[in-house]
Amino acid sequence: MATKVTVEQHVAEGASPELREVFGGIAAAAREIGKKIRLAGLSDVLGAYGAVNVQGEQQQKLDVFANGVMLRSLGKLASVIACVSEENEEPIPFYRAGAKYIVIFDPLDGSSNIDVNVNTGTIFSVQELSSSTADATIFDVTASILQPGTKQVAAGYVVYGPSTVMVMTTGAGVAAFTLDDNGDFVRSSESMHMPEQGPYYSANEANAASWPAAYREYLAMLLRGELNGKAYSARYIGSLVADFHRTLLKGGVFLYPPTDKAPKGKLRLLYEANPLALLAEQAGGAAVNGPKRILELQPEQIHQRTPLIVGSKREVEALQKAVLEAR
Ligand code: AHM
Ligand code: MG
Repeated sequence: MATKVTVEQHVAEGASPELREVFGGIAAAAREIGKKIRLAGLSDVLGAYGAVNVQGEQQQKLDVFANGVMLRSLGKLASVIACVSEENEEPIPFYRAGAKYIVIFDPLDGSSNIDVNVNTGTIFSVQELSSSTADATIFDVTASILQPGTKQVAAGYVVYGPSTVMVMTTGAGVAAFTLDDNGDFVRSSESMHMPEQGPYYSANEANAASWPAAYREYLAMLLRGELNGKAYSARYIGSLVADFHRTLLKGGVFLYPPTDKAPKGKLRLLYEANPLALLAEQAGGAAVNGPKRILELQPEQIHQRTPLIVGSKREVEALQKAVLEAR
């Protein structure tokens, strides 16, 4: 039988002990969040919490629970200097001498699927403090957060589905880990590669009338089978982690273009687009905001939104070309 390798051991093979600690904290939190989700129908955790977050969105009880678990689990680690969460308006600094990692996360993505037993996920990005850690101020922390995605030292997500699976990268390929009955995330795939092209497109087509014309024409081209000689099929779950996970395994393209309602895109650059873009590129895929590579965008605000087109290289490059030509 193959030896069991946990996510912490996997990280220790190629990265620092501090980063191993961060992954230990994320794994512990994900275990707890996953358990709560698995048994959600038996406790009073479904439904709205009764407050809106900084983005003006209704918080679900499980959003608030997952955020608390992530903050507690990461907040006690010697290596973590700050957390940034979708659910908190401002970064949460810890000011520990020697701590150098900033963990940026969406604690529970896919709010519309929480109550209906459909996959949700936790998405995370790890960045490093750019200045010395001994006397870091909130300004150093904020400046270190607002770095382009190329500076991420690690990224990943946990998908809570039929299996609970963590997919991660520390910049040297993409690996997957399945939560076993002992509570360990055990390596189930050492090196993931996104197919160069795939059979599916994934988008909320209800918004198509308000997409820029280039996106509608691109979709029509996929449907006519002009890109790979075969018409594409549609898959859309409405949970980014689940839609991305399928795209990573099967290939194709996920798109959340600008819309009239969200002219700058709906998804968030720092804790949704950047981590998934790093994973996509590490697996041989690509991610753009339309004209530009996601990982090179300079963030200006921590909750900044962006259009996101991510997936197989062939499909993403064709979309980027269509958008650039339409300018
Ligand atoms: P959330 O962070 O509030 O859950 O919103 C993000 C979710 C993504 O999981 C998903 O890709 C997208 O919103 C779905 O949006 P829509 O319902 O507009 O299709
Ligand atoms: Mg989200």
